[in-house]
Amino acid sequence: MSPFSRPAFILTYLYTILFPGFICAALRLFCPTVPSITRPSASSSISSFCVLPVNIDIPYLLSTLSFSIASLLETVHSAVLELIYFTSPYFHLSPGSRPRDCGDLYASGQREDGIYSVFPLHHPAGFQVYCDMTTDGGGWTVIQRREDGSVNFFRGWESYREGFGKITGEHWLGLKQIHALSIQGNYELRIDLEDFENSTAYAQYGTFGVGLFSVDPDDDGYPLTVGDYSGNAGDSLMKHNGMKFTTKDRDNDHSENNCASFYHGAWWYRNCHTSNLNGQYLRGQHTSYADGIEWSTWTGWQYSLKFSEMKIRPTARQIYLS
Ligand SMILES: *[C@@H]1O[C@H](CO)[C@@H](O)[C@H](O)[C@H]1NC(C)=O
Ligand SMILES: [Ca+2]
Repeated sequence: MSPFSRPAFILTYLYTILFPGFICAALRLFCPTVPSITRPSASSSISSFCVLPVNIDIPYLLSTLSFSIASLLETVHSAVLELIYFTSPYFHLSPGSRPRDCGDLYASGQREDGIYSVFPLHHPAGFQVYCDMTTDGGGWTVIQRREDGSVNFFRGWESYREGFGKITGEHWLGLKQIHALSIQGNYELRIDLEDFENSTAYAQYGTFGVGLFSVDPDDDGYPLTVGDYSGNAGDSLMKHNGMKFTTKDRDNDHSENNCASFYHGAWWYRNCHTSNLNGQYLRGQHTSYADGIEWSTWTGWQYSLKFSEMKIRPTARQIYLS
């Protein structure tokens, strides 16, 4: 049955099953003297249900009412399923077996951290991602990781668009992939950080997306949408909200210089930054200014972090029908 014929089916259902039940009950309650031809048995059909008894018959009235209530509950149940079906894009409902992100994989029972294939709605060929299935309830799709300085992050536009690095180690998933994921629904962003004393902190944003409103996201510079901060690392990203992505070979920032070239990274620079997680791996305190892996509200502009991991997750609860 096509989904678009289902409301009609529901209306028909309401009319033929539920409505006569109520009419019969109402007639028996308020017009008790209307003569009856036959009195239906408990197992009678729906059509023979609507005959009118001479007297008020309490057990019969109750059975009619309970029939109506059962029908009502069934109808409400169907209506709820209809509602879920039609609003599924807003609730991040997965209609099939192909996971759209690590949230879908988590909802389908996967609990192991590691590499999985995901198939976003507008990227049907899919790609591999690292899923964090353990942090704060799991279901996170990792979009960036720094941990040992083994990968060069001072790269140009094409690298940042397509992605680079090793999925199990240091990597950038790619603006194209992050865009394809984040336009599927409402996503949140979590950033886990660690310094060289093994202290950890995190920043979480209830809203996240790149190029959410772009007709051509590449041409538009994959602008960042971020909001609703929580966590203990402090907010070093809200000032980048609405900014386009800048690389050393593509200047989309608000500075007269190129912030990516100046701070040896690639980010949604304004003029220029309060965070620089794609900066150089400078291993802790450094004398140069703001060109390491910085999260200014936690460790300032001259401390390059040991570990950084950015990950996203759909915010609505996962609902599965099948
Ligand atoms: C940090 O953790 C690593 C690995 O667990 C350990 O080898 C190292 O000694 C720790 N460093 C400090 C400063 O505690
Ligand atoms: Ca500039």
